[in-house]
Amino acid sequence: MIAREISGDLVVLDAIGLRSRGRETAGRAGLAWWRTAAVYQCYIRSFADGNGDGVGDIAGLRSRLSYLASLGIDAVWINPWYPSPQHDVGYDVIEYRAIEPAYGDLSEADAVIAEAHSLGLKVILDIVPNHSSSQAPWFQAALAGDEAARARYIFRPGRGSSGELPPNDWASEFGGPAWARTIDELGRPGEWYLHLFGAQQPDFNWDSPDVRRYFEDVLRFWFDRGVDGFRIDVAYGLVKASGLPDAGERGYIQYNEEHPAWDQDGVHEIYRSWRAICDEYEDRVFVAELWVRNNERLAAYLRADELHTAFQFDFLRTPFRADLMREVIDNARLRASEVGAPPTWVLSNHDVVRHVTRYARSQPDHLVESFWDKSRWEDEQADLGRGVRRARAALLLMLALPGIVYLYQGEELGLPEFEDIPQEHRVDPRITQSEGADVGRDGCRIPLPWSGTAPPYGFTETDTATWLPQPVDWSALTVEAQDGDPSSTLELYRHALRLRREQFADAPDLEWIDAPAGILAFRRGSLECWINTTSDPVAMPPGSVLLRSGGEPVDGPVAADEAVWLTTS
Ligand code: TEU
Repeated sequence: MIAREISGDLVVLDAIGLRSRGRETAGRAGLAWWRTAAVYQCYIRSFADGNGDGVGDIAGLRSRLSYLASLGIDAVWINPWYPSPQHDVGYDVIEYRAIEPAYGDLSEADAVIAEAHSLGLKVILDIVPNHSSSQAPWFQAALAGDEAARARYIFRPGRGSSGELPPNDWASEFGGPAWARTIDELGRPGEWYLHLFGAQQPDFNWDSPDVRRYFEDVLRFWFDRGVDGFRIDVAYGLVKASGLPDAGERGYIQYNEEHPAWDQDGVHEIYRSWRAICDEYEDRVFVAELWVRNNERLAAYLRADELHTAFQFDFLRTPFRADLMREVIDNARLRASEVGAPPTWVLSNHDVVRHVTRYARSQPDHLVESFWDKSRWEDEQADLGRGVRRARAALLLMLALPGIVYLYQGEELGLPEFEDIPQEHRVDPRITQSEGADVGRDGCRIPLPWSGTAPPYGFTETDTATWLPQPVDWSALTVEAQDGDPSSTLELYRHALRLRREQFADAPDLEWIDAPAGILAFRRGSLECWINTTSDPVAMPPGSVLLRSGGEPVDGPVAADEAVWLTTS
């Protein structure tokens, strides 16, 4: 699929988008900071608990900021920390200019932003403009019949003789129809409202000037408090095709098909207005969450007067196979460079099976299409040792690439997916809404293991149950167990991030090196990166070994599932 889109020989690329645009302040090697940043995703509910209630919070994050600084990252992206009934772990927001009481308050938010800055870390927040919580005052007013409030959401009469059928055939991302019918206080059914995600997440109507103004205020509110940028949740969903036509066969949006609910051209105008606000401030950045059909569609969001960057998710969907990795890398670089944006690499996040576990099973010959398909993940035993080896190799590959990298909390510890969460402890709305067809995302959201040999592994200081259970066999994976051990995954991350930052984050773009099938090799300045995705060792190429994912820097062959960095000058 990707191959079709790749044209010719891609050697001359401006891969970190050297053409600077908008108001960018030059940093490292004359580039704006975000063009080469390593960003750490902090899933706050599972990061660290500071007040002993089993739920991560701002106090916990503050107490671990020095740990983040010790990793050698440039920025932290914090998942939604606003007041929320937590039906979708904070992606159901009641008020965007306040803090979830279980996480802290605004003064703590100000403190963590200031403390991060003093450690040299930028702070990126998550903004959720596609939908609010059904508990949000506007939606509650809408349900109570306030016409102005109803205009801020998408209400429609049902089809069928008495309106008993949803207004169109759109499916919710979490399963079932994307519409829920309202019922008044006398129990009489009324109109339906649209929810592309959970029923507790009604979609905003972006034709409403109130909605537009509100989010402009939200941006200013946080920019004024010093945040350095926003990750835009479901950035491809805000505008729907006019008339809300049926989708027909195109029931499932994600990867290849046009769909009237997603990626509509009208959305770009919203981002132009956001960019104008952002440019009133210095050095701020947007990163869009875009699950769109291809990188050409994605690049349209990155035009000079729109968003700075977007996640290019193909890399995270790529199996551990050199041929597909190369296609995906080339395609991402090409399309980003055409609009002067840096490519963006990500291996895991809070929505997908952790990559240690993805790599622990046989690798398909195509990009992963669904992360929640039970048969894919349950029919084959995971070889986690192999998964970790491949994950370590993939890290060196990713960190050697030009552009921005995103790291998801816990990957620096080599955490696998927790696949055996007892059913009664699972909370992801995907599970209930898909009537159990979907395994859900809880397994990649487990509270981090910090220390000790048994749950809660230092995540919380009390014996209160953590909000999701932790596995009993993670004692070797804690920060404490890995800290200072040169063979640990944690120390590999620290070492590799330091080298990347000091030596080649801003190196020239990559040039491929001819290599046998199954081996991927490229050069960036004096750095060479080789990754062996075959089952056999290959001879170590000439040069001096800087770092290898498999172990000590000796000159033995490059093992199966290993990557190596060499310097050649
Ligand atoms: O995810 C949006 C989204 O579309 C994903 O569920 C996507 O479908 C999937 O990762 C890959 O196919 C965002 C948040 O990241 C997610 O946690 C929220 O549940 C969702 O929005 C609703 O806000």
